[in-house]
Amino acid sequence: MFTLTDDQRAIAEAAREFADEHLAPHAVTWDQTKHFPVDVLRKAAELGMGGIYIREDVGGSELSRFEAALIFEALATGCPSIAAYISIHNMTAWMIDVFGDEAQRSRWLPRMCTMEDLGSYCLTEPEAGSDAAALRTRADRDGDDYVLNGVKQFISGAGASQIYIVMARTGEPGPRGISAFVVEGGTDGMSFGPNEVKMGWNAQPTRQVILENVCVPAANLLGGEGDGFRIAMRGLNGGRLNIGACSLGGAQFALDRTVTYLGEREAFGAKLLKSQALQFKLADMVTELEAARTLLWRAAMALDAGAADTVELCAMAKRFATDAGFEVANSALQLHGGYGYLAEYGIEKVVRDLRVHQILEGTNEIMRLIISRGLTGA
Ligand code: FAD
Ligand code: 2MC
Repeated sequence: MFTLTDDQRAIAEAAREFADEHLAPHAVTWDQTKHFPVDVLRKAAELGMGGIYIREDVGGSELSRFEAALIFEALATGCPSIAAYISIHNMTAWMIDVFGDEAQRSRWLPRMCTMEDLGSYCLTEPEAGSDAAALRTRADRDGDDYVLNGVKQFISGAGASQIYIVMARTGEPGPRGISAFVVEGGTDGMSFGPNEVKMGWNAQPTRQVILENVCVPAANLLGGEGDGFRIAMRGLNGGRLNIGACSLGGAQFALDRTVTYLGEREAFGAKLLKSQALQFKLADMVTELEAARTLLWRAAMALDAGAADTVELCAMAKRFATDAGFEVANSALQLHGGYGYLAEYGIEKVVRDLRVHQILEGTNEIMRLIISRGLTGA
């Protein structure tokens, strides 16, 4: 079960080669200049990464969630921030693929699979983050249209994306009054806040999306009225796995660099790698990552199989892999001494990028809430 097939090995290797050639050499510069490399994203799409688990009839690769986890881990060894944006794009495309009708699928997905059109996922609001079902953005029916008003906060890719899936209230308070709409970039009344100044994830923009009397055709509603919260949550199950995989990839990069570094660095008359204290530290780091990878793969298989405990397993994997990934990357920084703190070694950037994985796509406290609800039924 935990042995890769030849095809899966080839998929992971292709993603790793892409990361080595197109992401890793530029990651520190993109972080420093806050550059969002859309041309590189489109190169990734040429390898099928714009629609990893999207059906083939609209240009997707139709791979499994397990295979997607392999891809996101490999991509993140080059740049966790870019890998994570590709994950968000894939999440939005998947929501259209699964919950959209044929007209919606054929209208939006071919250009999303090539990443000519990028996707953004708009759930969070300034006053509704963890308690997402409290969102206030409204969508009011007006003839054949809906009129949207509200503000979405922290939207990844905003300003650069063409396809925004916006969760908005069409009915009663709470989760059942929420619907999901596709809003195309450039629609009148849609504007963006400034690119947020952030600790990490600098290679992708994060902005508010401001909706003022934005009129979208009723044909842009995904599923039915009131389905939006469940659609948003279903998207996040896979998104949480991918974010966990991005943490693994970033941390594995930092660990590999650390082994090399300790093998070269001398102190007290010997290579640092000869120190048993440091060898034991490395042993713990690799064990944490392997445990996280094992749980993540188990959760991905549950998602692929539609298992009853999928939601809880995805939450466990996200919580565990993002915590382990951050701790391992932070330890890698420590083991580099002062050099770990310098940008040119590429480790401190990974620490900054991985820190936010413990917060977004549902904080790790919310993951515990989901897990404990599953355990206790409360
Ligand atoms: P709050 O919900 O206000 O939480 C504050 C603290 O209280 C947290 O520690 C939280 O865990 C804790 N807490 C809250 N409720 C409970 C509880 N019941 N029990 C225990 N602890 C609790 N959102 C999108 O929709 N789309 C995006 O593309 C997107 N991209 C993002 C990119 C970045 C860089 C960042 C920082 C955020 C992004 N987000 C995005 C938003 C992200 O999902 C939210 O920040 C996150 O869900 C937390 O919401 P909040 O910030 O409002 O925190
Ligand atoms: N998968 C499938 N369905 C789900 C689900 C999941 N993970 N979570 C909830 N649902 C369903 C649930 O079954 C229920 O369905 P029904 O109406 O048929 O009974 C419905 O959704 C409402 O669920 P709850 O009653 O559990 O809703 P509640 O408001 O109590 O709590 C909670 C939901 C806290 C789990 C949810 O609000 C949550 O996940 N909050 C975190 C928000 C978050 O993850 N934001 C991420 C934003 S995106 C991002 O950060 C990016 C970087 C892209």
